[in-house]
Amino acid sequence: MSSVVSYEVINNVGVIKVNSPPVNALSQAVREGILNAVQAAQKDESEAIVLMCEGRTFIAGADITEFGKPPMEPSLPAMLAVLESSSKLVIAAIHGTALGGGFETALACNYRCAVPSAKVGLPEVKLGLLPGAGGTQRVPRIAGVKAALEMITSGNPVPAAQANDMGLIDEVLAGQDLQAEAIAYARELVESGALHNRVRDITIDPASIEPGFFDNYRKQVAKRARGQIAQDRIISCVEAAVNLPMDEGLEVERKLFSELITSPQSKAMRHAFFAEREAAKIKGLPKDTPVRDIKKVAIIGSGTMGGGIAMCFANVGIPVQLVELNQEALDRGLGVIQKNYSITVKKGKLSEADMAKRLALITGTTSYDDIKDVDLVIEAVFENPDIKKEVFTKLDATVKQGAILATNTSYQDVNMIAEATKRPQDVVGMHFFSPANVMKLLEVVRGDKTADDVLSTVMQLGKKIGKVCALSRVCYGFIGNRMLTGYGRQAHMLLLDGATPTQVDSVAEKFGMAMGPLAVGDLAGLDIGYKARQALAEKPDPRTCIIADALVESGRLGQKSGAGYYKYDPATRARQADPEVEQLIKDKAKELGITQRDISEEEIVDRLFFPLINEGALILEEGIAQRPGDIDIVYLYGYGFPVAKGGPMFYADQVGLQKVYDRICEFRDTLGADFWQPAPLLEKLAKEGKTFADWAKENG
Ligand code: 3H9
Repeated sequence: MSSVVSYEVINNVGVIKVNSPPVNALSQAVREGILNAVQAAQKDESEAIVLMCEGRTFIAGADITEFGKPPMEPSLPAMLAVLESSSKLVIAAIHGTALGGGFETALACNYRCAVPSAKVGLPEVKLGLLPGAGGTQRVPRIAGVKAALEMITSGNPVPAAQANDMGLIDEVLAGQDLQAEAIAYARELVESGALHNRVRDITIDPASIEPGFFDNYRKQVAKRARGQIAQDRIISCVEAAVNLPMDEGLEVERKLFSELITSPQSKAMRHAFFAEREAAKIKGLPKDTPVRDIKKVAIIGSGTMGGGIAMCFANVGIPVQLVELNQEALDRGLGVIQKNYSITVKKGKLSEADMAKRLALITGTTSYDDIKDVDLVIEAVFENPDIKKEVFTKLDATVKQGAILATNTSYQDVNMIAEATKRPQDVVGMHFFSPANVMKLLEVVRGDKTADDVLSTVMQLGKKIGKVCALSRVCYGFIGNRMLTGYGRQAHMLLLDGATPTQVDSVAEKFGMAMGPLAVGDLAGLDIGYKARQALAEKPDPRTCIIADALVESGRLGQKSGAGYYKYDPATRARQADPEVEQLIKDKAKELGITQRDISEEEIVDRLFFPLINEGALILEEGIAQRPGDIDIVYLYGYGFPVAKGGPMFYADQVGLQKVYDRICEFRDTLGADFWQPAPLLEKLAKEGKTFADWAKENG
C-alpha cells in the first residue's frame, strides 16, 4: 500500500501498521499512508480498524525535520479529520511512546488501548510549541482542565496505568502480543456494540471552572517558564477548549501553533533537540563500534559526588560498590544516599519498595580487593593530581583487565591520570555535575589513548543512566568549566566597575539563566574558589577575585554560612541585597583605583555571555569540542543556560558573529586587552559573514 504504512484485514479487523523508523514520526509519507488506509478500510469487509506501529514505538510525534519547510499535503489535521469521521470504529494500539502528534492521532480515534509499559504525552512545550493537532482541545475534554494543563505545560509523559485512570487510555492490554490483543479488543468492542465515541462530542461546563482559575494558573506557570512563551499560549488554548465549540477551539490552537513555530524560542529549542542527539555521536566512530558489557560498577570516594554517581547506577538497576578509606567515611556516604532517597520518597516521587531495591544495589567496602571484578570504576576523590594518580596505580594493580577506569575530575589532565596505569586505552573522563543524581550533563573526556570501544560504551551507558553526553578532549576545565572562567571573571569585574550583585544576577536571570553567577557562587560556597586560588603558584589578578577573597576572609562563605554576596533568610534561604557588601565592593574598587560608573543591562549581558562564546570558538578551533552544538548541550544541561536561547553558540549565531566580534573588540579597547581578545575563528567567521552552524556543516 505504501512503503511506510501497510494495511491488511485480519479476523475482520482492518490493521493499519506504520513502519517508519526510527520513531514512526508523522512524515508526509506516513500521513498520506494512514489517510489512504483509513479510506480503504471504509470500503472493505472490516468491522473496525486498529492503528498500530512496528518497531520501538507508536508514533512519536510530527516529523520535526519537516518544520520550517513548505507544508506538504495531507496536513496532520486533514488526516485526523478522516480518522475521526470513519464510519467504522478506530482503535489506537499503543506501545513505546505515543507523543505529540502521535498521541493526538490516538486521541482522534474512538478508543485507545496500550501495553502496560507504554507512555503517552504532549511534549511540544519542550520544543517551544503547543500541541497543534487537537491535543489542547481533546485532553481537557477527557481528563479535565487541571490535569490537561499539568500534562501539556510540563510536557512530561504519563505511564499507561495513570493515563488509564485519567481516561486517556481506555484499556491496558496484557502486553504479550500487541497485534493479537489489539484485534481481540477491537472485536470485543464491535461485538458489544460499543459506541462511536468521539472526543469532540464532549463538552466542558465553563461554570465548573472557578473564577480566576486561568489567571492564577498563568502566574504560577510563568514562574517556572523562565521567559518561555509556549506555556502561556497553551493556557489560552485550554481556555478556548472550555469556552468555545471544538472547531473554534481548534482554530485558536492552529493560530497559536503557527505563531510559536516561527518564534525564535522554538527554533532554539528545536536546535537543542537535534544537538542533544548529535552530541551522542562521536565523529569517526562507526555506529557498530563494539561496547563493553557493564554489569557491575565501583565508585572510589563516597562524598557528595561519589554518592550521587552511585545513585545514578542503582536507579537503573546496576549494582554499585562504594570504596572508601575507612568505615566511618563509608557509613557517612551511605547515610547521605539513604537520606537523599528518603527525601524523594517523602515527595511522593519514589515508593518505599523501590527505594529499598535501589539501596540494596549499593554496597560499600574499604578494600580494593572487593572490586577486582567490576566492569567500570569511577574515581571521585579530591581534585588533587597526586591522589588521583595513586588511585589509578592501585586500580591498575587490582581491577580485572578489560574494565573501564574512569575519572570524575573536573580539571585534571586525563592523559596524565591514564599514564599512571599500564592500560591508558581503558582510561576515560566521566565528568558528572553536582548533584550527580539530578544534573543531566555528562562530559565524556577522551584521553589521547582512550580506546574507541571505551568511548562508545561510556556514551551508551551515559544515556542508560539518564544523562545527556557530550564529548570533550583534554584541556584545563574541559568544555564547560573552561568556558565558565571568563563568565565568572566578568561577573566579578562588573561589580568593581559599578554594578551591584543584585543587578548582575537579575540581568543574568532575566536573560534566562537558572541562577545568576554570584548567587551560584554563594550556593556552591565561595571558599572553594578561594582555596583553589590560595593553592596557585602565581597570584591571580586582584580584579578577578578581590571581592570574593574579602568575603571569604570575613567569614561570608555563601549560603552555608548565611551570607556571601547576599544575606540569606535562615528559614527560607531567600537572598537579600546587603549594604555591607555593596560598601565592600566600593572600597575594593577604590583600592584598585577603579572609578565606578552606571552599568547598562546590555553591557552586563554582553560582558557575561560574550566570553562564553569567545572561549567556545577557541575550544572548537582547538578540536576540544566536536561541534558548536555539543558546546550548547554542555551549557544547557550543565550550567542552566536557557534552552529558549539554544545554548551560547546558537545564541551567538542569532545575535550575529560580526556583532559579537565587534563588541569584543570594543571591550578590548575600552576595558583592556588582557581579558578581551577575539578568538581567531570568531574573527574569521565574522569576516566571512558566516555562523557557527555554517562552520559545523563545513566541518562534518
Ligand atoms: C508535534 O508533534 C507537533 C504536533 O502537535 C502538531 C503538528 C501539526 N521527528 O531521541 P532518540 C529522531 S512536535 C523527527 O535518540 P530514544 C531523533 O532525531 C513533536 N525525528 O531515541 C533521532 O535521530 P538520529 C512532538 C525524530 O529512543 C532518532 O529519532 N514529539 C523525532 O531515546 C532517535 O531519537 C516529540 O517531541 C521526531 N518527532 O527516544 C518527541 N523524534 O538517530 C520527540 C525522534 O538520526 N522524540 N526523532 O539521531 C523523543 O522524545 C524521543 O526521540 C523518543 C525516543 C522518546 C520518541
